[in-house]
Amino acid sequence: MPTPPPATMRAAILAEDRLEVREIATPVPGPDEALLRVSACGVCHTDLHVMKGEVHFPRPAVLGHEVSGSIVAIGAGTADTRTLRVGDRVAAGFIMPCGTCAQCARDRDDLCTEFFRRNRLEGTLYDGRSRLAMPDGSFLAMYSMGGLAEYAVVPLTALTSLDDDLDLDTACILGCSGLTSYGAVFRAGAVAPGMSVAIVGVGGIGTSLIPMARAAGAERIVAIDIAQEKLARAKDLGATAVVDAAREDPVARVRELTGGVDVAFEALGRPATFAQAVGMLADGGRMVAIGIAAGAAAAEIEITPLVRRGQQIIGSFGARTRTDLPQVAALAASGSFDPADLVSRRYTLDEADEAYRALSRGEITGRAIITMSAARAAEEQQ
Ligand code: CXF
Ligand code: ZN
Repeated sequence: MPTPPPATMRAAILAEDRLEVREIATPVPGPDEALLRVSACGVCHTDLHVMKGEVHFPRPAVLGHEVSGSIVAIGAGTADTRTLRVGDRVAAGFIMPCGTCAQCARDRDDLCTEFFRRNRLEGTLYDGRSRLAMPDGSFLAMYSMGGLAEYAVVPLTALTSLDDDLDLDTACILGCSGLTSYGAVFRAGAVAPGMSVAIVGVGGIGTSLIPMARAAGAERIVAIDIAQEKLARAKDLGATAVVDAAREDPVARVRELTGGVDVAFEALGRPATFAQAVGMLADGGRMVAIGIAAGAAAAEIEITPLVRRGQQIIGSFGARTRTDLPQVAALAASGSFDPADLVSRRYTLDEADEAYRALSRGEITGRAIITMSAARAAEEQQ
């Protein structure tokens, strides 16, 4: 059995525009919630948007929405105490569904009204309270579960258990990168064996679409970017062709290579690449938009070809946590979506601010993770 959690923990707190590691009270889980001893937390662009003020979110806050860890406590009053237990190794989905709203009732966890209203706007859980507090007891917002910390409270609806053979640190990326690429490929894109796909933008999330599309049986996977190192990595991960959009017209080249793809993914959220992704489609093809755009950006799409060729444009944000995260974990267990392949850098919690600065400078190809174990090991030696 794991040792009981300490009274205080270290967390990276966003107060102004940088992350600072502070000692705060270890949170206590409520009913239907678990306390995780965090193993690792992924470094995602969405946190960076919050840090830069491009996404509005209350401060001070603990960011970090892609974690893995072990359950050290289950809140008193939990209805189901059998599915997940103390000691389980788990990954947490960044969309933490309330389980009771109308969207959750129809299995659309990706649209959970309470999660977006309470957590993403107010930085709390569904009862309107954060589980975190500043050292003086004042409000401290949690972005998803507030994963940039040694411990995190997570609603049980957001957790899935992991195969014993899976590396616990790298498994953290299943919760955002894995869940988002699963939703885009298997749900919105409905990629089926033999299909051809194009991925516009192979940064953090675009890269994870490659193994996910392979897992779905895609035969041809064309990766498009303007960064040579990202294209090289895309090839390593299984892209069957790459297109350097800085040197050639990506739409013409993708059409030349494939005759038009069944599914095109747009991972950048930019008007120009959004229109390009639609231009890459075969008749009857689907463009899956997963990149979040800056402000109220709008793309120009030619109407008649879309109508005449029966094409679709569909947005995809995350996936259905309760049904899809276990599928993502199963793909990881089978080796078809290996999180370790996607992780390119590791930082300690003390280096969290530097990790996001490196992400902002565009230096991270693939996914960086912040592991909590280094700090803990040093502590345990004292
Ligand atoms: C993100 C995933 C990558 C594309 C934009 C939305 N969701 C959570 O971080
Ligand atoms: Zn994310």
